Amino acid sequence: MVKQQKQIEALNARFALTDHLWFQSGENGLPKVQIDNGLATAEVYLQGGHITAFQPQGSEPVLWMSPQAQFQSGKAIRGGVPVIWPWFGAHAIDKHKPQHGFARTTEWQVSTTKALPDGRTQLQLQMQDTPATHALWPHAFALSLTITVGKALKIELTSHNTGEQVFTVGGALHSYFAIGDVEQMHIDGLFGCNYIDQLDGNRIKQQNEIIGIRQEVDRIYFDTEDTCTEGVYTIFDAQLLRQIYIKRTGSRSTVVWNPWKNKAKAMADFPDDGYQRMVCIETANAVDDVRHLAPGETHTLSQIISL
Ligand code: TA6
Repeated sequence: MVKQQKQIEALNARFALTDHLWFQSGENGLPKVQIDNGLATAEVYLQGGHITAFQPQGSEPVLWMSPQAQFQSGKAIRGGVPVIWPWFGAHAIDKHKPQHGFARTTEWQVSTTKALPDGRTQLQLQMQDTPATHALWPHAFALSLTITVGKALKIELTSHNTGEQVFTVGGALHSYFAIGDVEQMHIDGLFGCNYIDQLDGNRIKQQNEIIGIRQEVDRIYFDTEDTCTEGVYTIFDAQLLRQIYIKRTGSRSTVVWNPWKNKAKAMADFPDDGYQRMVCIETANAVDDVRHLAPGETHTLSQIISL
């Protein structure tokens, strides 16, 4: 605990910004960044570079967090925006490797903090390859996560190949959105898109109606670049009487997930009725949308969330 306290004091001495950003001890003593700039509040854990809260001034929280989330070193946090990298889902070859890669269970380093002239706050986190990452993924890389907090939340995940060989990356910003009632919401922006139904033998299907959720849903929409309305998805929430807009770049695949009753019950860090108040819409590089980066090349996956 003393070590973590010292770490937080050192982070505040170097990176805290008056009226914008500071570091404090979070759940289980894990270091977290608190942001409050009058436009919005947000919270980010260094563990996983994980955004666990975003709330524009005068609005309800936009992200859903599991009240049973586990905050332990090396464990994924349930809710908010998990950073999925360098692969999405199960590892293509070795099923013993962690689901959704290792970025979400690794502690990130702070690289910069900025108070922007327009009142927004910017936090940049980074991670590089280590012997531990090489054991899971034998490549040299630099990964940065730039989080800009204002009335909108902008998240940019940049992969940089710092090695001598081409590598392939996949991933996602696996965002959990807070909704009033799953049966009184629908999602717009994926009409006409094809998707892989992960609950039906990965059969390919077409979205021929507005997306409503009345059962477990686990779909990977692909080639969403052309068909999606100007790159924006909209959650229409009739219970909270609001829309959430999700704009994305650097992505041609989108995942929509709701565990519904049985899967919710089966997850220890998820409340039995939690499926009623969340939906995941994930800006991804999944399946054929993975990116092949040559030495020196970079790729940025981004999501902008607003009300
Ligand atoms: O993104 C959807 C998904 O891949 C689902 O299949 C489901 O497993 C979900 O992610 C949660 O995965 P997690 O590893 O966080 O339990």
